[in-house]
Amino acid sequence: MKRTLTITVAVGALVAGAAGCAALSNGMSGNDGAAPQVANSPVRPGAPAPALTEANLTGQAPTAAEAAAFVADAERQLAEASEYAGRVAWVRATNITYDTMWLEAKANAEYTELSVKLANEAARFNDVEVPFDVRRKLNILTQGIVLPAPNKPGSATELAEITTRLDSTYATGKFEYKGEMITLDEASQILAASRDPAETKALYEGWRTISPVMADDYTRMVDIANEGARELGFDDVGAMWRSGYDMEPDAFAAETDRLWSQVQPFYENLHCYVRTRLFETYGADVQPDSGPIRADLLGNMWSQQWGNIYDVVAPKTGGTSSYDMTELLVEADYDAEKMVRTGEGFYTSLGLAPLPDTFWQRSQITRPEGREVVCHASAWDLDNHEDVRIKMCTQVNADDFYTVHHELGHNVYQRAYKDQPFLFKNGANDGFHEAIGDFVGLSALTPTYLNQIGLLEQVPGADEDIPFLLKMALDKIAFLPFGLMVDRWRWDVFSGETSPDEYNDAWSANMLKYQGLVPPGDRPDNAFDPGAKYHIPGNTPYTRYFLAHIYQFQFHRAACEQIGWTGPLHRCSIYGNEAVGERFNAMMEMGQSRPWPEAMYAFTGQRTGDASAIADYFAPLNTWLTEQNEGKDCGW
Ligand code: X8Z
Ligand code: ZN
Repeated sequence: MKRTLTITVAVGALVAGAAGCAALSNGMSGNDGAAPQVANSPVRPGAPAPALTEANLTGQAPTAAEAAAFVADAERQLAEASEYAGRVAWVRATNITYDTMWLEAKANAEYTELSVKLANEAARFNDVEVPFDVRRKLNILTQGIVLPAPNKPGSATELAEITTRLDSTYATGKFEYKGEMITLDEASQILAASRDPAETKALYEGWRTISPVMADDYTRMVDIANEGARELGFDDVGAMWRSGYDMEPDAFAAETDRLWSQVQPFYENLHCYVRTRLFETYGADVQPDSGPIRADLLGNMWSQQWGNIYDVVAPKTGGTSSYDMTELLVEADYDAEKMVRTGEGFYTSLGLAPLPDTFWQRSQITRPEGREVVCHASAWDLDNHEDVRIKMCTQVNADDFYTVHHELGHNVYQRAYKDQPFLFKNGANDGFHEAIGDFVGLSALTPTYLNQIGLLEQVPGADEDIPFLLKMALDKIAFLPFGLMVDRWRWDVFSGETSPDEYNDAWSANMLKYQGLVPPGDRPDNAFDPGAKYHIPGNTPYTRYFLAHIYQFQFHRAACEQIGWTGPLHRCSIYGNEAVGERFNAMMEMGQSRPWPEAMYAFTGQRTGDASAIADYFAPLNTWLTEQNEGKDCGW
């Protein structure tokens, strides 16, 4: 069947200079696969065989100077192409029409063709001894394409048309609710506040009616991109994604297992407590006191952060919370721009430069009227230098207060590494990119800071520690298994372990296995629930958020040590501390130029991901939860 770009069917962003969640300047997914701390990163295992070119047909081995020249030329070409593709992607994401979809698909196809060509050519230098920087860049060229197309006519175009269609289908998705067609943001708002299980079920199921239409495209996309990954020497796309962490793909998967095992008991403790409170609120017919939790009762469309149901699960003993973040913002008359200006104020208090005027002129801060846009929040770097922006449909609530700080973190990182060569303009790994704004958010959510900026009249005493920590855990601890399960699903899809007819069941099985959740009712035969989560049709790798939820606490603990903080970690705020800002910026300036453990070391003195910081932060709550759960049969 010939597929055409049509908005009634659907569209997606790809790798080009600005696609994805953090629109990364160099458009590569990130990093090289060199072992850490080696003077000269080795050639990535499984690198493709050298392409037949005139140079190697003559039998002359290429030299280190040729390798350096090749890399410099590749960087020049990619910088130019990524700016073009990035601007086209911006136009499509902020005004979805048949024509902008057509333009984006064309620009992305060309960008993918260029990236794949350069990745293949890089293999010519596999056996050449080259300086560390050059080897690292050659490796980034080969590993950093999010969805590679095979090297044959038409493949890149077909892939780009599919990804543009998938992304646009998600962005324009609406469903009928109480006689009206509603968008995801409208549905999310009702879901966050609703305490009626019939209503939450209708919203949960309603949003998932937008995605069955994506299933065939997704299946085809997996086939094309896997073929592209194999041509580049990887087992499949999942292995390619796992190769971006300065270690072997298998070692990285094991590393995520290790980190998960450090935090899993805490998640189970939270799950157990929340289940009890839901049972008490809704009764056994809605939420039994054992087994999995019903996913639609948790205040979020994907049950990934549960902070919106704090009022339902608030402690009966151990203190009450004296404020609600959304109410504080509404009472103080915040609008979307004020939220962003407040976020900027935190970064400038650390001594970081204010955002350029163009940020304010060119960003999309609220949903525009009269046209279709991608509302899922993202941060962009359009010219690999100074033209940074966010694209959000900001609402005045606690969720978006967090998201604003998150997005600005991406922009701040992009500006910090702007003087790096093109292929190093990226996060130390993609988890770092996601952790910057979240790290700042940990301080920006403290009552002390909210009081300093006039949002909160009085800083609560220690009696509010448990309510505060519970609120934070509902977002940060609840997120961890979700952060893991999305790519566990995708890794199995790309490897062929999960076949297309198993896509939906495998998604539900992962929800149950990692999160201990079940959908509110049977899923229809044609369901494609993964497609109802932005990062699946948007093709944004997701393990980065799991890592970020570990790293941000490592950064926070290190920063609080640097300022000599001796109190509980959750009360520490680095607001206004320029010395911390300077040291943090030094880490960010490194971009992707060194293996990520070196960047981690530069700020924290640690060389690995370590969940002990998250355990330290939440220690009092974990003890409290254990007491609350006494006598309960936890788990599911
Ligand atoms: O997608 C995002 C950001 C953009 S990178 C808004 N986040 C994940 C999500 O929404 O699923 C931030 C937290 C997790
Ligand atoms: Zn992000």
